[in-house]
Amino acid sequence: MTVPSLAERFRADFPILDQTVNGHPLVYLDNAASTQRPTSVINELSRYYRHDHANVHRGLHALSTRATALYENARQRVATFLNAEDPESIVFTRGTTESINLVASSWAGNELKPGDGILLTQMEHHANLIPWQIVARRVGARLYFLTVTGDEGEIDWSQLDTIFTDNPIRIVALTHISNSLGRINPVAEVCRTAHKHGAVTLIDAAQSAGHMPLDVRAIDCDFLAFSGHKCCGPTGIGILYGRKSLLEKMEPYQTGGEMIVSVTFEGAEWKPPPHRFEAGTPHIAGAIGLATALDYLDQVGRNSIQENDHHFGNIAATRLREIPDLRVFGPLDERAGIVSFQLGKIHAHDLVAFADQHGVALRGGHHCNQPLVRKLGLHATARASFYLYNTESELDRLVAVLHSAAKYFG
Ligand code: C6P
Repeated sequence: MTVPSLAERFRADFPILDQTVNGHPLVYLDNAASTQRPTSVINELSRYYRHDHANVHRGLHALSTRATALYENARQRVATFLNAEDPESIVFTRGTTESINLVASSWAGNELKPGDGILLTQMEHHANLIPWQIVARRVGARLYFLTVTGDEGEIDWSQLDTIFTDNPIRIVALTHISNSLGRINPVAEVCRTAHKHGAVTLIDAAQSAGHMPLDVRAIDCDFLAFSGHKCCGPTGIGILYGRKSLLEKMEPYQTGGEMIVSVTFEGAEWKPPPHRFEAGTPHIAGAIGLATALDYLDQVGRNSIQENDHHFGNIAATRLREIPDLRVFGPLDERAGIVSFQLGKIHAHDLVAFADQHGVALRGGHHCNQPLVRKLGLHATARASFYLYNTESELDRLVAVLHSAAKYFG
């Protein structure tokens, strides 16, 4: 008996996929930029706005009480999703970008001294690079990079211990899965080594949270960031997990309403975490929608999503390599469902526009990895990224469109 694929079981949950684009059935392969939402999330957002919406933590009336309960239950849901010790370690933000900026500003901005080191990899998204550049400039800290080599984007992890021994690294911040290379980094090992040397750790889980089981206690990271819109949830909502003992010592990132215990004309006293970091009216519907998305991912099964990603990532990379003059970036196997490539001399933007004419949604550009893409000798790559609803016949359509493009531009 053959086991039905994830797409056979769950694709119908995503109504947006059932449409034609430029006269062709849509093939959505831009999931690393943003995934689509299942009906359960769309319905929950609508239900919340129709029945429960009010501001949170402010009112004593029924709607505010209900909205507050849903918002705080969502925080608990995220904690369970990450196996975090308690909901106070979960801060709602606008997304991965804001979560990392918060740590760079509130932790590094106060803790780092001139000469201290910040360790990154060369495959970081700009969201996990620029905030560190800015704080380094501000406090006189220094950036160190783990070198990425070759088209496969390898990192020599054996150098890690020596880097910590030889340099005053105070924090290591790295991506779990590279959004350009589809490479999966050994984050638990990195955290173990960093802690041995007394450094703090931050994991950018933007590309992993919706794609695999994630356990902050097993990884033993100090901070972890992800975005709702990359795991079936709404845009404009994200998560910062922080070890409570660190969050408690951190100054707020933004200030204003609801993050205080008391205010005088001269000063203010902050609430404890996580509310200290949530100034102003939060994205209430976003948090509630995210909780529904996490329920959905657990219903599908995060192990199954991970296997499905590996399957599509590995098969797509293998089949794309068979196309003459096509260069695939990232590991040869054990990759996530992300495949970046360069076809002959065709500019990635032309290739993506061509694919779009055939109903295939890809991404072309530097993917907010400018230094890495430049290191590959390019200005841009094309990228196909898969998710739980993609089918084998969609992969066939991708391969066919690339053959047509090679002929058209050749
Ligand atoms: N990458 C992509 O197409 P935000 O925009 O805050 O939700 O996520 C930022 C971010 C941080 N880290 C990694 C590894 C990412 O992939 C992203 C977002 C998208 O690859 C948009 S550039």
